[in-house]
Amino acid sequence: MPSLFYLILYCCCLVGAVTAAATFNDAHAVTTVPQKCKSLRARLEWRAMKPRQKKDYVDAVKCLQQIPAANKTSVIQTRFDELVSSHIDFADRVHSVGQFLPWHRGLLIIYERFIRNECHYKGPIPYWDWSKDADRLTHMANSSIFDPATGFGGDGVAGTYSLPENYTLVPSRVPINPYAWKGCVKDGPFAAHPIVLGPGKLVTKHCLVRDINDTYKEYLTTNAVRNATIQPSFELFRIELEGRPVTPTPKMHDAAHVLVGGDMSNFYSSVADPLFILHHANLDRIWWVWQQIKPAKRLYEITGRSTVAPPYTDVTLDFDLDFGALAPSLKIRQVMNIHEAPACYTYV
Ligand SMILES: *[C@@H]1O[C@H](CO)[C@@H](O)[C@H](O)[C@H]1NC(C)=O
Ligand SMILES: *[C@@H]1O[C@H](CO)[C@@H](O)[C@H](O)[C@H]1NC(C)=O
Ligand SMILES: *[C@@H]1O[C@H](CO)[C@@H](O)[C@H](O)[C@H]1NC(C)=O
Ligand SMILES: *[C@@H]1O[C@H](CO)[C@@H](O)[C@H](O)[C@H]1NC(C)=O
Ligand SMILES: [Cu+2]
Repeated sequence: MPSLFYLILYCCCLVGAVTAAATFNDAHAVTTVPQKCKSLRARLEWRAMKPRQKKDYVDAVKCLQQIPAANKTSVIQTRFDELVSSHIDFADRVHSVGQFLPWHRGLLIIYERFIRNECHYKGPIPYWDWSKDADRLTHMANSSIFDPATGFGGDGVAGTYSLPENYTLVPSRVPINPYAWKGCVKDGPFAAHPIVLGPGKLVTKHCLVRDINDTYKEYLTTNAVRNATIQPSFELFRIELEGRPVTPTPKMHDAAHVLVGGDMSNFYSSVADPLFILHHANLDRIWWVWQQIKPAKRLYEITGRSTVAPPYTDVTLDFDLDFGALAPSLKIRQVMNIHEAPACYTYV
């Protein structure tokens, strides 16, 4: 059976005009001219991965949770903590604005670079197509994504976690939702791993918390995905996908965050739940689906506010995606086409 890891699509393009193709390992090959890829790595739906691939992926996440931070502080100890911390720092700037999708695409590119270069992961980046679960009549908690053996562990156990008493006192623009913290995840591969950042901007050592809530299923169905992909402009598409606080009802982005609940439900510290990556890979995939409907118009279509509050301008392809100390910044232009470096992946 042929391996799905790599789709060698561009091998021939190396001959000829493209002499300086940026490869994935050139972590600092930051150029503003899109670069051809040697090959495209396939991203797979979690359930399409073989048992061995699932195990390798979970091991790679655990590796990131072990290896030391590049820039250790008294709180931030591991590479994984650095990813969580970067999202906490940038959350207020990168949601509800034009850079929402490009910034998260960039964060996943950086994440992929970490697990490949530092944890020697060779398999596919998985996504979680929650519409497969939301279209069914079963409880979301029954999804195999939450399976303790073949997934990411299940729901929180009621009564095993309480928010810190001062949780309302740490100022943040988006408050912690106190109704989404049922309890600690007690099974699966991440049950024993303590989280050091969050909830929100708090710094508290705690278990991985979830509170799976079927109320949000209706916003994650195939119909919900279609409502986004039929939008005629990038701005309308982004709003239909991202949801609250811009829209009055939840949409796919915020719905899956709050459906999982706990750490995943928090606007700042959600990266602490390993499902964050699989959720955002799925949103990124849906953006790619939308782009591919009319590639000539949409591959480089970018609009939207530069900042949440006025005075704002419109973002352009030259807008800088800033990741702080985590990684060099990227121009929006560099992440628009996932078939060009530094992305070099495709969705299967
Ligand atoms: C889901 O899982 C629960 C507990 O494991 C079980 O009782 C229930 O029958 C399952 N099925 C549905 C339809 O949710
Ligand atoms: C699910 O979320 C809804 C909406 O926030 C809330 O009213 C409800 O109490 C939650 N259900 C559970 C079981 O937590
Ligand atoms: C899709 O859009 C229609 C029309 O705006 C709306 O009535 C419906 O509730 C939406 N469905 C979902 C699942 O978002
Ligand atoms: C390390 O982190 C500190 C605090 O966030 C920051 O000021 C500094 O620039 C970082 N140093 C490097 C080399 O990234
Ligand atoms: Cu985010």
